[in-house]
Amino acid sequence: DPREVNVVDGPVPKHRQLRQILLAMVEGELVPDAPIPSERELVTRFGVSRATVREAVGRLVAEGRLYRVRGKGTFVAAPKVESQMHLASFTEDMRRRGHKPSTVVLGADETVAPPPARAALGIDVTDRAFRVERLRSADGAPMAHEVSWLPAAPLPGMLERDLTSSIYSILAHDYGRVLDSAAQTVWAEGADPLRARLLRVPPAAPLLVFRKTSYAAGRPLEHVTSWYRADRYQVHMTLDSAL
Ligand code: 16G
Repeated sequence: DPREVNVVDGPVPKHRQLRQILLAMVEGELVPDAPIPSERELVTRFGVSRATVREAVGRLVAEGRLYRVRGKGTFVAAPKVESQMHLASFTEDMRRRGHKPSTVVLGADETVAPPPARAALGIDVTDRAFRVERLRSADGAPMAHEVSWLPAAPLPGMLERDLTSSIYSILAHDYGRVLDSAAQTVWAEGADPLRARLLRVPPAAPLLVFRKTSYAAGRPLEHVTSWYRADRYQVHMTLDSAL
């Protein structure tokens, strides 16, 4: 409960502590377009300066989590489903953000993977692979089209599992494989006619494409391409200087 959390003296700057508290409110009790407490209320409640409040709120505005209306106040922004850049499953990512995930399996086959997927998974042409194609929705509306390749040998029986659920939890619970790192490339693409129909957007609508290879204990276990609707999805990342 963010109300029980307080800003304390210590090594973590107060504006950062306050940013965390506000973020917890935004992701918790506050609904989209709800006002956040006023500057004065935050100063009193957390015993911080106005400058600290401005810094914390300013950062959340810059990150697109809050928006300001002149003369009215600051409000919770939630037009897009935002993903933190970490290794999260779609199911988990949507639930954490208060959206109801659902999935339609468009195809699930055991076959030979194309060269890029084989290279990513470190398998060769004689090895079998699973191809799983799914349409992922949030709150009943299409969010992403996803094609996953997984090596068949370490995952016997994978295609008999319920692939409308989370592949990440199947890997963890049924095979003891927890994905712990990934390499990902992101680019933009206009929806081709087929994908536009699937995602229920106009042809050539902007999509964010993620291509990712994920590893469990150093071993590649999935090679996935996900086409996300850019009108519904955004990602947020925190960057450190490369020292
Ligand atoms: C996300 C991932 C995708 C992963 C899927 C697993 C991105 C851009 N995409 O959509 O690579 O395969 O989650 O979701 O991060 P699941 O565990 O719900 O099946």
